[in-house]
Amino acid sequence: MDHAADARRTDLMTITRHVLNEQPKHPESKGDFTILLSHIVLGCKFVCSAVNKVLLFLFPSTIGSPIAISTSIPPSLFSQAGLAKLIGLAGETNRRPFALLSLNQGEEQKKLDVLSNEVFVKALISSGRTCVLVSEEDEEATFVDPSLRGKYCVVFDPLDGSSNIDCGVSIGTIFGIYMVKDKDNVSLDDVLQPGKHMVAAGYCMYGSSCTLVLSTGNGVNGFTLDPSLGEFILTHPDIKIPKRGKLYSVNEGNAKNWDTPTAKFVEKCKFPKDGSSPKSLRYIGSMVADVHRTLLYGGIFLYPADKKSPNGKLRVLYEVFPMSFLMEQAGGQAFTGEQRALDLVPTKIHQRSPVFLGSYDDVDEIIALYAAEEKKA
Ligand code: FDP
Repeated sequence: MDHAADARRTDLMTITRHVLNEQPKHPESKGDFTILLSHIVLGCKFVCSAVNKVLLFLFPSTIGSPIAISTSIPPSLFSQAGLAKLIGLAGETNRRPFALLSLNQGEEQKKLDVLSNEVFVKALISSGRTCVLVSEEDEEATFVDPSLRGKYCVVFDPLDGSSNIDCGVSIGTIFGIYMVKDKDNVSLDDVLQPGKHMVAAGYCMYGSSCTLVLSTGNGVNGFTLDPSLGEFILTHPDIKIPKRGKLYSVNEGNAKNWDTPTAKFVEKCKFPKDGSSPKSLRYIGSMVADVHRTLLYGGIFLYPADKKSPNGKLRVLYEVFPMSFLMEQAGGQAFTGEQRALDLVPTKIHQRSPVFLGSYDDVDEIIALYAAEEKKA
C-alpha cells in the first residue's frame, strides 16, 4: 500500500489553502490577494466548463463518431445531440458555430472568447479588490468604479489560443497581477510597469485536464481541477524547469523572415555541431499549451521578431510578462532579443514583443547569439 500517496489523497491542498498558508510570509497581508485569487479561480472554472460544453458538442462521444464540422449542421442534429439548448446553437449555420456559446435559452449567442472576457471582468470587479483591468479583448483599460476599488491591477487574456477552439486543442487563460501605487489616484501607469513588478502571475490550461499554474513570487505551483470537488488541488508542487531541454517550439512557417540569431539558433537545434543530439520540434500554436509543456519538460519556446512583424506577435502585458515571470520563478529565463523580458517597460497596453523563454541554458544560447550579432554591427 502506498501510504504517502494515500496521505496526499486525503490531505487535499486546495489552491485557497495553499495561498492562505503563504499569507504569513507577507505580514502586511489582510487576505485581499486570497479573495482576488478566488474570483480568478471562479472565472477559470467557468471557462473550463464552457470549453468542455463546446467540446462535448464537437465530439459528442465516446459513443459515436465525431460530427463533421466542415459543413453546416442541420438543427435536427443539434436536437439529437440534446445540447442545442445548452450551447445555444439551434439553427446556427455560422461557419464557426463551435466558438459560440450561450448558457440560457433566449440569451444572445456569444463567441466563447467574448463570453470568457465578460465573466472575468465581472468576477474581477465584483471581488472589490481591483482598480485597473487590461484584457486582450478590450481595446481600452477598465477603471473600476471607486466604490468597488481595491489595490490590485489585473492584466489578462481570458482565452488565449482561440484559433484552436474549434478543433478541441488546449487553450488557456493567462493573467498577471500588479499592486496599485495609490488606489485613489489610478492611471494607466499602474499597468505600464515592467514585468518584474508583478506580484503574481499564472495561467489556466483547458486541456485533457484543467490545470492552473501560479506563482506569487515564491516558486511555481500547479493545481489540477478535480471536477467532482470543484476544487483546484495541488498536483505539481514547486515546479522547476530542467536546466536544458530537448525540445524547441516555434512557428517555423515564419523562418524566411527571421533575423540571423533566431535562424542560427533553430539551425543549431536541428544540426548541432557539438556532438549533441538534435532537439525535437513541438509546436501547438497555443501559447499556454506550448509554455506548459516547456515548463514541465524543459526546452525553449520562441516567438521571435521577423521582417513582417518586427515586434513579434505576442502581447507584453498578458502573454510575455506572466509567462516570463513563471519561467524565472521555475529557474528558467526569458529574453526579448534585446533584454531580460521582465525588465521591459511597456508604453502601450496592447504592445507586442518578441520572446524566447524556457530552460536557463537554452535561453542563454540565444542571448549569446544576439550578443555576437550586436558585436558584429
Ligand atoms: P491565437 O492566435 O490562436 O490566439 O497570441 C495568440 C496566439 O494564439 C498564441 O496563443 C500562440 O502562441 C500564437 O498566437 C500562435 O501564433 P502563430 O499562429 O503565428 O504561430
